[in-house]
Amino acid sequence: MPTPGEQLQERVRTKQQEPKRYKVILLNDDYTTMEFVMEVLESVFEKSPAEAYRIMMHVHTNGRGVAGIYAWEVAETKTETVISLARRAGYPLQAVTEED
Ligand code: TYC
Repeated sequence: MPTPGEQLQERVRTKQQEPKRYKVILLNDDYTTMEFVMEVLESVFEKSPAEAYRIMMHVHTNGRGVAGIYAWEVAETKTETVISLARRAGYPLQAVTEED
């Protein structure tokens, strides 16, 4: 029961906010092979070979780059998957999730 004077709002008229989106950023390093980065972009981020090459070269040249933009849970899972695949393969490749 509401206490006297308290109001219960039955409906909220403001539009639901769109859920935030999150970028998965790949970071450059000197040891991970270009081929491995492209494999990750194709398998984890579902990029075509041409797009995977373009993104990999962008990261290689600029130090970082966006692999994809997703809802929070998806971005976090893909970031963890990249790091786990890289460690298993013996590469120091790093990925981070950032708000878009
Ligand atoms: N710089 C690496 C090389 O020359 C290639 C590379 C690209 C590594 C992108 C990481 O996120 C990366 N072998």
